[in-house]
Amino acid sequence: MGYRVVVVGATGNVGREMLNVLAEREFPCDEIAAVASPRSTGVEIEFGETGKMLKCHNIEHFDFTGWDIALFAAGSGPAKEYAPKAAAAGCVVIDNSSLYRMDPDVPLIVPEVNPDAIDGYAKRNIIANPNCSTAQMVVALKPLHDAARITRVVVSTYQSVSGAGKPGMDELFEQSRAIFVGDEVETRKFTKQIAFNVIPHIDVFLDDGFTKEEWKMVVETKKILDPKIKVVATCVRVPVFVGHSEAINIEFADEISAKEAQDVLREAPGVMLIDKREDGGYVTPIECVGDGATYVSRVREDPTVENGLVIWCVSDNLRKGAALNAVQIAELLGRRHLKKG
Ligand code: 11C
Repeated sequence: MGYRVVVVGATGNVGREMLNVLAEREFPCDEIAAVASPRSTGVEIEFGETGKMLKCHNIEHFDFTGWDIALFAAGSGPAKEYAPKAAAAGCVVIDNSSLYRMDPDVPLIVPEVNPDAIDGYAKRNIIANPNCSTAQMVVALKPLHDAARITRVVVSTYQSVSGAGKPGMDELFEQSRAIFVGDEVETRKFTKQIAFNVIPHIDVFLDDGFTKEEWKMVVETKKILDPKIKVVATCVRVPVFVGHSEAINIEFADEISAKEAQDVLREAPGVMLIDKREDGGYVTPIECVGDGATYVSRVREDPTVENGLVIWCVSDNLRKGAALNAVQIAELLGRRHLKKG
């Protein structure tokens, strides 16, 4: 006996990946429903590569009663309106938006890092999925924190346009095409040209000059990994379709050599260490598309601080950064709390 699972926002970048990941990992679904905004009602999408076609239901009329788990990838607006309704109907929501992440009654989970936090899920029947740039970073930081206690992190991100949804991907494609054929370059989703450029701005600006994306990396890392860790981030959009990259400077309370760090990273769940210290002996975003791992390369000792390392970290933002992590949370929930069969 399996679960009755709903994917909300099923036509978007992350919703489609959720269906793919559920199918690939053979998540025990007795029934699966695709739910989307009214304009996508009736649109057919495939459940992974199973050949099974799902007709999208209208979120406005969907009754969550009798459904076990709803994976929400519809953004904060629909999460605000419909997640509490689903939760009240007894369906556990795993929400990919930022809306509930900092709610003290909502666990924010990366299964390789803080699985025990899921035990508090029943307070609201909602579990939050972290921001993609946070998720991959904490997977890489966790084993290093366990080994030598991290005190401070300075991270610069190189985030792909798929983080801004399909319109972001379309804009990079359209602008690149326009430049090649000599058409005028139009900007819609991003505030400056993204093709052949980089933009140091993701999400809205806050009063202190940081962006909300940068703030999310700080507060989410504290909630998931350790509130004592100081974090400062600079988040940058780059003309890459899928895959976020991060250069991370890490300071530790205890001594840790690059070799020791490589050894713990090699054994860490969710991490793939590719660090050959030679031409091409590192991972780039293109190589991790469709993959679930958080890749770590370029592990070095930082000679400018007492106990410091610098690493390069790359992951598929639609997979570990969103859909895969959400499905892993559903698996964890199933193992610990919603046992079937
Ligand atoms: C981006 N990280 O790359 C964002 C997308 O809080 O879930 C995900 C935003 C979030 O634009």
